[in-house]
Amino acid sequence: MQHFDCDKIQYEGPSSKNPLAFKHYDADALIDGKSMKDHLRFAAPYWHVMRNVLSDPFGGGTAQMPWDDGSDSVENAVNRVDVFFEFLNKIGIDYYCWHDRDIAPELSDLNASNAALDAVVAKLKEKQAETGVQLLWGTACLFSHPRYSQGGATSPDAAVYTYAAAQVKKALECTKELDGLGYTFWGGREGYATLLNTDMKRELDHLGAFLHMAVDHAKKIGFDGPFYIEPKPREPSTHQYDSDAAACLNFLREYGLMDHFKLNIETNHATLAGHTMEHELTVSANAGMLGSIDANRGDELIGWDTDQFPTDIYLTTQVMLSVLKMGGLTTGGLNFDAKRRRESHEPIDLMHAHIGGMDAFARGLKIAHAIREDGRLEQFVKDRYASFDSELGAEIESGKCSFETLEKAALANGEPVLASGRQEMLENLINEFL
Ligand code: XUL
Ligand code: CO
Repeated sequence: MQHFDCDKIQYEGPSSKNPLAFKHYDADALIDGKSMKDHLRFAAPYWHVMRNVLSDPFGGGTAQMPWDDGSDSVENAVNRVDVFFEFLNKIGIDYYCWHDRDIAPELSDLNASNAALDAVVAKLKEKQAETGVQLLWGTACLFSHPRYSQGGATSPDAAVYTYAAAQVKKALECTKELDGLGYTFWGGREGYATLLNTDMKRELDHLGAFLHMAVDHAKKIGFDGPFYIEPKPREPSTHQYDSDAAACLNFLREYGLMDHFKLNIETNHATLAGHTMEHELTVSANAGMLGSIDANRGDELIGWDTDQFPTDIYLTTQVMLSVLKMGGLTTGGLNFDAKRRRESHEPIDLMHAHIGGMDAFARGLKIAHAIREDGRLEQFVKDRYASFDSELGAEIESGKCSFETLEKAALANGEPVLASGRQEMLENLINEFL
């Protein structure tokens, strides 16, 4: 039975007027000797594709899901897997991501929930083997159930912490069972609403210990993919501990976790943190810690996490400039952590949404590659710092200088003559390629 009213989406080139075709994403076309597919490593999130009913704070779901009987049965969960793999096959996406509670229902107790997971994981494993699709990362949902309303790994209640640990243990084992390439922590409720009731130091110590237990368990079961932390500043918590890339790096360094983790950077989380996506990518890549990307975008006029599909070519170009600069994604990918608008309720809208994101990233990749081949942008930045390449500048960089030597030089040199930053010229240069 077919659930999406279309054939497999094909590349038809920029002149095609077919809305159900790629205009720019040509999976096997080579860019710099590597296929577009391998550069971009697109992934689809189970939670948005299969489980997002498209509700918003003012109204319930609108999404048509005729394959879903709306029940919490294991049978319904297993049936969804076929629909999801039909979607992946038709759109041509080779990786996916899940939360434990997206793929299988949370039942009356942990044993029953774990058994439900086992049943769905067996089905996912079968479909992976049949199609070659791979799990990019798994994660545990430690934010939906009321028990996590005050946190999971930062809950003030040791019993909740314990439950969260058991849930992550199982999610990690399921990830391993599916040969997952990575495992993500997004600390939805790991933060606080008010310091009046919060011992921040104690909560962070607990989180550090929790992540060390995850690392130890991964070793025990032979899971060697990276762990990712996905920063986000607020929503649902008022203050989240993993607020941005810099805060995550500081936390990982403080708790001795740098060797086991990388960051999963999401566009709409970057902007909620008051940063640009390229800022967050650069902070992560500078530390050698950019692992994966949740590809979406926000809405400048709405203050919350709208998780829209990334269709802005300027944005995808900047993302791909960062990815190419660091030498490409390895274990990570571009996961469309994005949902359709509430008005786009038909199953076929999932196709339109992903086609748009994939084409926008294909263009971003081509443009970023052309900008790098052209070389003027890179050369400008190199030249801008040229005074640090020789003589006094080079001595500063090598740590040979003292304030005394610099004072002597400043007195001898007189007033510095500063060159222009040429922002507008560089913005024009980027537009040449768009
Ligand atoms: C929430 C979000 C999550 C994570 C995984 O804003 O991005 O879906 O990606 O828990
Ligand atoms: Co995300």
